Amino acid sequence: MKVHGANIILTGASRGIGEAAALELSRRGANLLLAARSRDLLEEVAAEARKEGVEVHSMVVDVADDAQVRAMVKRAEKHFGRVDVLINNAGLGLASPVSELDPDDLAYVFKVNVIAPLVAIRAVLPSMLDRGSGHIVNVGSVASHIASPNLGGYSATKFALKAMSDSLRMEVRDQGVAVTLICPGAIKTDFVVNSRGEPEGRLPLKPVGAPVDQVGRAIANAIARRQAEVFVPAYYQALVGANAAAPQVMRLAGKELMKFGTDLAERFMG
Ligand code: NJP
Repeated sequence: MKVHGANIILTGASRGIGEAAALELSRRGANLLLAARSRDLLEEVAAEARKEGVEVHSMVVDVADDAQVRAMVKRAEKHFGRVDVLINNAGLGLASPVSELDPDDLAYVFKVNVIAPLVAIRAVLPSMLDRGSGHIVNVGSVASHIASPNLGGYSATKFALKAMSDSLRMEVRDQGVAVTLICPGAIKTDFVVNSRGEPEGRLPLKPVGAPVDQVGRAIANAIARRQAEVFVPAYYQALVGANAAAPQVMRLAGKELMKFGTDLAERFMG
């Protein structure tokens, strides 16, 4: 789908990957409804995006509340007349060994990372199917493919989002609606400090990883190219392939590999 002139709902737009996507999409001429809970941050992103001369609305939405998610879709339809693209980006991490995983924390992270995208998809999909065009973008993770120590709960939510994306893609394939799963690896945002559980001592608190604008560009490209799945940076695809071919390596040395990866990221990408 052409990004220029597309009407897009983007959740989690107040900072991090969502902010980068908002700026990239506005540069490419998309109209945006930006959603998140932090009103001031959201308004700053919206003001920046408006400088590109596109139509930008911001809306305070807590995606953990189904009614607010449905109201977000209604508002976008009212402003734009139709929604071409839904980007489910809002999400959070959960850092805990499974032996200490709090079921309430896991339920909350499932609500934000999996149920909220589902509620939004069900709200936009009927009119996309009626028109025979539309695009759903879900922001998953490399953790949609590989589970690792201390991230079992988080991975469970992102595996679920991948499964839902894969099924939906097959279901709507012949009806003009595309489905993308974006799979970021470590990206330099405040994602870890915003995680539930106890990230301290388990994950690097200082933002490390690839620059966030890489993900913004990847999201815009995925819409333009109707890509099914995109890894950011692209080399994570090789890691996922290697893990699928030889899962015993992660089983035997997962802890050590995670520590090695974290040390590398802190040293070279911090
Ligand atoms: O994280 P962060 P990222 N209702 O914490 C919003 C995935 N990912 O940008 O409400 C509404 O800087 C929050 O807004 P606010 C990750 O799983 C990342 O890195 O104002 N919005 C903010 O805009 C997630 O799906 C990495 O607090 C809610 C945004 O979500 C996506 O990338 C690696 C909300 C979070 O911004 C963006 O994460 C990976 C709610 N209840 C996957 N809760 C990475 N950074 O390394 C949160 O594999 N938000």
